[in-house]
Amino acid sequence: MASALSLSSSFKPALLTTTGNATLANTTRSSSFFPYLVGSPSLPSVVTLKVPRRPSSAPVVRASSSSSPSSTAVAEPEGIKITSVPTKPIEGQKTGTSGLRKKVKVFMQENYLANWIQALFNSLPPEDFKNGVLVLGGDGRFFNREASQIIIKIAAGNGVGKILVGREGIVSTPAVSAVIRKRRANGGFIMSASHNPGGPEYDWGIKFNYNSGQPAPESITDKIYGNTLSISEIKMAEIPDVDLTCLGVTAYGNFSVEVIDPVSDYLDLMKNVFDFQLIRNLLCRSDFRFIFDAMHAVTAAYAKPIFVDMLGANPDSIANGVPLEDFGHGHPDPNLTYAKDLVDVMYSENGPDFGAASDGDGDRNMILGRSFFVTPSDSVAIIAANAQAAIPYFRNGPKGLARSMPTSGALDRVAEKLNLPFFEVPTGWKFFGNLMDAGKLSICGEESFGTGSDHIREKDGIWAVLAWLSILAHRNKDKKVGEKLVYVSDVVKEHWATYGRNFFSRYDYEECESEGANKMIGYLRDLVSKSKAGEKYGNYVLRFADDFNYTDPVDGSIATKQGIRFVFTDGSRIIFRLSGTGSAGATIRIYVEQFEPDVSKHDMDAQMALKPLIDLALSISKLKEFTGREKPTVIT
Ligand code: VG1
Ligand code: CO
Repeated sequence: MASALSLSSSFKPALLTTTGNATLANTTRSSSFFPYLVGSPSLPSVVTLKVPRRPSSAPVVRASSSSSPSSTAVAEPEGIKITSVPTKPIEGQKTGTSGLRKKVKVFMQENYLANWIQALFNSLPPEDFKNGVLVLGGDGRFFNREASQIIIKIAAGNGVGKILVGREGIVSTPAVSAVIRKRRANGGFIMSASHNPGGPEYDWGIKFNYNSGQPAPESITDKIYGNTLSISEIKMAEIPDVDLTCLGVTAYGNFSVEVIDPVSDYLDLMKNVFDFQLIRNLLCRSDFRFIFDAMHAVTAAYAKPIFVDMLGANPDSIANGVPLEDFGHGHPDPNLTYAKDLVDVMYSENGPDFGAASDGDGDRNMILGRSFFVTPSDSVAIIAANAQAAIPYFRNGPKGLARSMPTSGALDRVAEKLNLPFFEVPTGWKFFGNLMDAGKLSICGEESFGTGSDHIREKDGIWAVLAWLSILAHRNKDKKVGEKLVYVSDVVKEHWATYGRNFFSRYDYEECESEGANKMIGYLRDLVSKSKAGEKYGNYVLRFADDFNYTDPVDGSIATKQGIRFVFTDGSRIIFRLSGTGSAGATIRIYVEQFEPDVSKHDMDAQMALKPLIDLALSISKLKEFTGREKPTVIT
């Protein structure tokens, strides 16, 4: 059975973690993996951390992007030949929390991707794409090359005017959102299964974002799913595969493809949001040591141009700084389990002062200080509390704050103190977009390592790192070399002293049998429907229990069944959800939270502080009975 890695701000890296399809061995390393930290002068500019390996991959089967031989030419508008490829509906193409994710082998089946892309064009109003501009990006994972060509041909076949595609098909999720907004595109595709592992045996995925850069709302994704069930033809343009290695425009009649630099629009935006000189002053200090783990994922394309070239970080401070199709056999999820190499370095003797990592598609972030982990729920609260002072974009103060329902209430306390509008939305970034468009929301976050603002309409890993660097740079700007600096742990502890600490933890049970997991959720729903305020659960008294529903305050749309909550009279919460991003079986997430105003208890280990609630969660849900699982796969 899997053993779990337990984390908290006073977490000590240890253990071996096993998940459904990846075995992560304990590796011993020290700050010598970042040689510049111990002063070695002549080292390569890209440091490769010793990443735990997955078992080796099966042979690779390449998909063809050319149209089927049975297809017929139906039209030749504007000089390109459009072919109608007959197809049949394929079951199971329902979008989850963020895009459609399946095993690569599923996506490689004939017409699997093509059906979904065509269903999308069948779902959009024609004025949203005909002769319009769409962006195409991705995280560089296996199958993106073939997928790019399929998507380009179907877009052309459906009358799109222009595709802006990143060089080698690479553009991070936040950068796609930035490009859509800057170039006033109609929308964009992101070829990524985000934090899920990549390679021939692992996952592939596709997300579609709309014209303000936000993930497509459920009204659209539901339509796409409906259309995948009745689809009969795919419209493909007969154009050659586009060379994605060189920047520039290629025209095919009235349709054109522009290969763009994945970094420049995004970098311009970051320069407008942050004070780069302030951050540079911090990163160039001889007494401040920074490291960033790109996990061989998409931020590997961004880290050097931004942190090193623009902000003066030491070139050796970037680890795993080359994007790879299989993320170097790693699991590109920046948490304490899957970014364990970084965690070990940060917890080593003489570790660096600041460490961060980002996920497959660059929208998540993990922030660490020396021997200190910042929970994402605390991180967004701390960024919100310090934004006005440290980040030029927020010089007039944030307009409003928001978090996803399972995220801890730390942000609520900041909103209250700053007297700002506050919103609680379901899990998934798509629920923040309307509030931002309506000017009600500036800074928001999710407990799942997602933090961001209304500079775009996605969570943004590098933005979060720059926000933290800005806070530290601001706090240390008058410190002379040799004076004690304000570190990450100081900022967090000060925050707790001011606002109180919301102890928070999430338990993930990955790849459970779907049947047991669904039964457990059914059982909990039943329990909720019978529950009454005032009932005793151990030492806790129930305030209410429900299945979270959300009505969007801007467009009135309703999302139901977004997570089962047990909320107690002292503010403690237990939440149960099924993940909507997995590609096999069911992943159960349990979230527990308890508020602690007493400063003398703030240094407690989160697992210790939360033990009674965790035990209660396990007994309320009968998790072991329903799933057979003794222990979670990941604890955050
Ligand atoms: C998870 C997270 C959620 C996040 C989503 C997409 O969803 O919990 O907060 O928005 O992933 O993140 P779920 O349904 O598995 O709990 V990303 O970086 O994968 O696009
Ligand atoms: Co992601």
